[in-house]
Amino acid sequence: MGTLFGEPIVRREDPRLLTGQGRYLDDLGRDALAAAFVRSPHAHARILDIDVEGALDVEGLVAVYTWEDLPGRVGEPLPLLIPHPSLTHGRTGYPLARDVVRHVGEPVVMVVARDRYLAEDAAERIRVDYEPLPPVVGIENAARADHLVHDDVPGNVGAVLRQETGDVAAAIENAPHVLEFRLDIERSASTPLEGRGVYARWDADDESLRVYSSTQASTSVRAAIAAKLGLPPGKVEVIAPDVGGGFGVKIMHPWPEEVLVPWAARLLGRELKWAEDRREHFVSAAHERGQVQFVKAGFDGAGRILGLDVRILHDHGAYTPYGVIIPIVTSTQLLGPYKIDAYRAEVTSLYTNTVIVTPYRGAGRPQGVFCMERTMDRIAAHLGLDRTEVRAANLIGPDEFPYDQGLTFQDGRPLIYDSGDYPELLSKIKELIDWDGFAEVRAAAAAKGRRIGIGLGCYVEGTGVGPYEGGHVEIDSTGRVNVSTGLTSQGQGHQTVFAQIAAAELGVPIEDVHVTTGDTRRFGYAVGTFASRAAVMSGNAIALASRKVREKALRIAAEALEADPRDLDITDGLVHVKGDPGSAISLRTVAVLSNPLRYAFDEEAARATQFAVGGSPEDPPVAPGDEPGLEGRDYYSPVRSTFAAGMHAAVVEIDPDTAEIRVLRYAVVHDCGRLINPKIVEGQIHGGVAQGIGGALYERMVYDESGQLLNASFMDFLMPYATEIPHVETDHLETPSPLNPLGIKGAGEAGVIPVTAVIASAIEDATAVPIDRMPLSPSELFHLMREPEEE
Ligand code: MCN
Repeated sequence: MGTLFGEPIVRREDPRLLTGQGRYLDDLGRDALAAAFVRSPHAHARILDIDVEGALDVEGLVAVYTWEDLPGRVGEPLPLLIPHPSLTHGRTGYPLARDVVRHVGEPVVMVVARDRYLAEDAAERIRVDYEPLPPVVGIENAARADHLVHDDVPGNVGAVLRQETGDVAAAIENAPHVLEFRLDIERSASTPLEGRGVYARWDADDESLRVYSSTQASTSVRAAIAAKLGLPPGKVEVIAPDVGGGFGVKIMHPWPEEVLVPWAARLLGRELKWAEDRREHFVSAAHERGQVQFVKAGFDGAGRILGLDVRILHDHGAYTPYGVIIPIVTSTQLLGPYKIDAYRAEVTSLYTNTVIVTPYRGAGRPQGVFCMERTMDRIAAHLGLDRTEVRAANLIGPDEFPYDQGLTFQDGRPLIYDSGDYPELLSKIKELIDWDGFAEVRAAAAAKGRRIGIGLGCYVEGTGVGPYEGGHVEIDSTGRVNVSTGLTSQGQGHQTVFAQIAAAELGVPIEDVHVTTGDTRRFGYAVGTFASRAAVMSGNAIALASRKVREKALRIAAEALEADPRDLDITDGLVHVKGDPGSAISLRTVAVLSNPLRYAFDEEAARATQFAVGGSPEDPPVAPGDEPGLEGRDYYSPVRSTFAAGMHAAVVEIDPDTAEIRVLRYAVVHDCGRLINPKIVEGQIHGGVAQGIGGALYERMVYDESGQLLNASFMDFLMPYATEIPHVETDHLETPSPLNPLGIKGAGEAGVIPVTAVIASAIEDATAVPIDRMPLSPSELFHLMREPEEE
């Protein structure tokens, strides 16, 4: 493989995106009709009557639809994407509410008008008569089950999920030390800068639909639309244009709007678009995090955990389109890089009358890591040990891979860590943050009246989850290399890394490689971009497809050069005899030779092919059994996930008077196997850390007891600015994955996963106040710091 793999080259997509040339969903279909939605103002209510009369005389109104108007499968509940045996009471919503609304923001009526202003005006005139029902808000209220979110779901319990390995009860009973405590993680959400959106065009002549969606999974949207509308999948094209962030919220499940807009566009025979506004995003997209954890840990005098028992209440919101994937991830990846022989987790997934909960970057891991790392810190405090010492005592050793935690993942397969070196990660992070020298730094700060603290946190992340992803590579007769893969991009730098992989495999300049993602016209079979899987999945598929093309190119060139293919190499787009760059033929000429229609684009090709079209009996354009063209397609399906890992550390300063929290330093050591592009991985980590600091200190969903989201705008939902994020210091470790040809592991969620745990650890260190909840605002910390005085 060439040298491009592993180089920190600048992202190719940036000049276009940073100079305003990106084309996002709302940049398209400027003249399309617009949809707007009447959404429930109640957290829980029965719909008694919908009166649309008032809207009908709005000028420019085109149509109004309620659930009654939705035919057949269009009106059925949305699919439950990931069933699981523990999900005994899975529920999904209707695209437009049928009889009952179960959260503020649930769509009830769709209005179509000439433009969005008129659609909103008409929506405002629609009267929905509701009979309010008692709302269930908050995890513990849901568990108390004084009221039910779904009449037929007893106790509001959607699922009870258990993971167990070893004899936990005995291990804890026999342990010399036992600690018990409770942790709270509030709800938050990914809030990408661009909200959701969908724009559909019906072609009556071709009886086909073209749909643009701001999605993380265009093939999944296509499958849902085709199935719901009864169209052959070949008659539905779904294209993800530039997507301004997803972070999980735009994953696979068809959103109501993604079904309704194409359906209405077809019915009306018109172009139709809906672009979500910010308030809609807060109340009708998805949230995550939201868990209460009850922890019991038994350990020995060296801090080694002998038994860990965790009971978790998980807030699932009003519906469960993703089954129990978040509880599964929390409970299976909670143990992180540690070897704990007796572990039991029981997650009760509860319905509440709030926005649905679906995976948000990290997807259940930040909660698990918070639990595990708070446990490590408590053990260290209890025993008077250094926090890194307790972690070191529990780490899985570098010679213990493949390591089986004894747990099972969503598909029932065992969870096996493929490779890693956790002690090395620990020693690297200690060095990067100067853990051992911190006592001095703290003393110097204290001498000036400043209060600072240091914290750390560790995690593993199962990445590159299957079932498959594909790649198609084609070299055309101009020498252009067209690479396509079906999954979508939202800012991860796929145009760059996939080009790096193809260029390295083929031996061509990266400038010649052009990458297409998320367009079902170019690549129809794909799963999507989530769960830190694109680099592993499409990266390997593109490498495999490139290898096919390379092999064919060498074969054809060998004939032309009268050489053995094994003696050939490709450098800078030229196929040449190894060690003899003089005898060479360009890949574009090879591409011409591979095509029965031998149109040469330059003189070299013209000379080599000698004739324009055809071939001769001695020189058939395509040998029997061979295929024309210089193209290859391949798929990559992993046997199981590959496990990335990392350790983070931070230094924080707490104002002793105001409890203002400032993150002074943030350091990350990360292992995602072989790095395709270190610069992009660092960017991914920086972004993740920023999101994590948001989750630790600022971002939360504030519901009142009636189920109204009180901070549904960027005025009230605090996100950190660049001013709140320190420079993120990064270092890498590369333990290649033995599971895939390129030896890579994922990196897209890594930055966010341990941050709440790390910040909690550092605040606790600075203040000596036990931190058992996140996020933590200065005013909350202020009260915690004064609690003994207040008593
Ligand atoms: N990479 C690399 N070498 C590796 C691994 C990764 O160079 N060994 C680079 C690649 O450019 C890769 C990127 O890092 O595309 C992220 O890697 P990967 O772990 O494969 O993650 P995905 O590409 O599948 O992206 C999904 C991931 C997830 S799950 C969320 S959520 C998230 C994230 O990416 N959402 C994002 N990062 C985001 N970044 C942006 N800008 N916007 C989002 O919505």
